[in-house]
Amino acid sequence: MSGQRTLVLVKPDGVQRGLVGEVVGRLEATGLKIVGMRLVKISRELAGKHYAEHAQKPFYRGLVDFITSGPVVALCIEGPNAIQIVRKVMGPTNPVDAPPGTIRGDFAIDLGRNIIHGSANQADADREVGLFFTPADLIEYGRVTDPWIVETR
Ligand code: DAT
Ligand code: MG
Repeated sequence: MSGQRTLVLVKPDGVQRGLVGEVVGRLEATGLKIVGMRLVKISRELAGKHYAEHAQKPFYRGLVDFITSGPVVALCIEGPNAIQIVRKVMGPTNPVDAPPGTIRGDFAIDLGRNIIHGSANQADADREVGLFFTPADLIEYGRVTDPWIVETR
């Protein structure tokens, strides 16, 4: 593995609106590497584990209803500073605050329909990747472009 691994979900709104290619394309364009990718219909049990930190929040019920409402695309994205780079490309949680050029800024207008999930920190990333992928699902591979994306010192 080179760098960090983080979990990304193209949420049900992104899938329904035909934005999977757009979102995955923007993440690929950064140079980060896709090491896992699956279409998943999230169960309420899995949603509960994924969003455990929000279990006591007033919006939790709606959040679980939404994330289980249709398929999501789960990705494991790898590279140097992958967690922070993905969060930057996503933009802030509330699309009202998300600048143009970010995924949430360009494609969303509502806090509860914000297209994409990305792990917030290393501990969340490790836990969340493990919820959606087995080790065998994650593929180690090189790209001929790798030396053009990361300087080898
Ligand atoms: P993020 O998805 O940027 O990590 P989060 O972990 O704080 O944000 O919240 C998870 C999701 O829950 C978020 O993408 C949208 C929804 N959400 C957050 N705060 C909310 C609120 N106050 N009301 C309704 N939905 C909310
Ligand atoms: Mg979060």
